[in-house]
Amino acid sequence: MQGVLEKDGYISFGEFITALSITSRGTLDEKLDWAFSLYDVDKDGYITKDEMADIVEAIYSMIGNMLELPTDEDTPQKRVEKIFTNMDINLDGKLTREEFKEGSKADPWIVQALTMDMST
Ligand SMILES: [Ca+2]
Ligand SMILES: [Ca+2]
Repeated sequence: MQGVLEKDGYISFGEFITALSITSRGTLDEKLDWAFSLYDVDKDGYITKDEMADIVEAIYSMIGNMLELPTDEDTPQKRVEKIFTNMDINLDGKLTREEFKEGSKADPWIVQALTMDMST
């Protein structure tokens, strides 16, 4: 387990911000590739709900109090369910890189959350 991830598999706030600043200048495709690697914690080529929940919780802990969240996505778990409903085309409970990238283009919440300008 290397890169932006700590040994326990969780991402610290500092690591998250470092990764954000690295990716903030990339193209959308580069951001999506980066985001996929970030979500795919165990690097098996799929994003599971558990993996996504860790990231969404990190995002909510940073931005949750800045946003009015609709009641159907006011917890990380609800948001993860919604993401999977939109992105998991073949309903196998995990997202491939293709599903993730196509789904993110249709539902840019993840990309926006990951690439927003944290310096303001
Ligand atoms: Ca995985
Ligand atoms: Ca799938």
